[in-house]
Amino acid sequence: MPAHTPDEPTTQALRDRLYSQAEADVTQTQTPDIGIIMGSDSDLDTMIGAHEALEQLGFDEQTEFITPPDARFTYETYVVSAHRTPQVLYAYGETATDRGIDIIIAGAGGKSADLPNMTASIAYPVPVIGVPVQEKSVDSVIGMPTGAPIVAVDAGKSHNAALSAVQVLSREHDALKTRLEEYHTKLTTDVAADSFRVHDGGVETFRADRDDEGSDSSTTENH
Ligand code: AIR
Repeated sequence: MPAHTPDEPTTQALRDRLYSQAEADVTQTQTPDIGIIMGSDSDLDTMIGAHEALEQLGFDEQTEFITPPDARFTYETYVVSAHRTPQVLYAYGETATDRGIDIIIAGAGGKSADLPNMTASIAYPVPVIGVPVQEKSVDSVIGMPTGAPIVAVDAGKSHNAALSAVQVLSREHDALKTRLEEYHTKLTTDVAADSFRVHDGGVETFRADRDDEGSDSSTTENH
């Protein structure tokens, strides 16, 4: 079932897609492992941290439901607004299990950031990691009644949401456990290297080198 954008990209067409994928006979290894959803495309600059973390851990983005990319572990991304398109929110949450999604990362901003908490309720028991896009969204994301769980990261920390999602998956997949350990080793090595550099080279040299590296990478990114 290749995903192609319909001529009329209505909410009904989006729901139809989700429900027909839920009914498709697809093995778990073909479907996206992680579903990333966000309340608005304006959240993408914050949610991109989750994509970056997953790419660093060797995940590929899956854009066609039953034609996975080469990587064994994959994620998908949709915009789902809890208030503008509640029917799509319901459809995404309700079909998550049958679509083979193991864990959902849901980000929303503003004071009524209800996408993560409502998705957690509807998709239950599929775990949902909430990302408050702004500080003012934190209470709305984490404020769940007893019996209706959600886990959440601090405002804007979508990178950590992805790491947490992979931690959950790694309980079932040793390959992911190894990747997380390698990620952590690199993280600690980077801190140690910085510590040597700032101490042994002196603060001024460290700052100048870092500024040079920053301008080099922005020059590269522009081309
Ligand atoms: N939002 C979108 N639908 C429901 C909610 N709560 C959130 C988005 C975004 C904010 O409202 O997650 O962070 C503003 O959205 P927009 O589209 O106006 O930029």
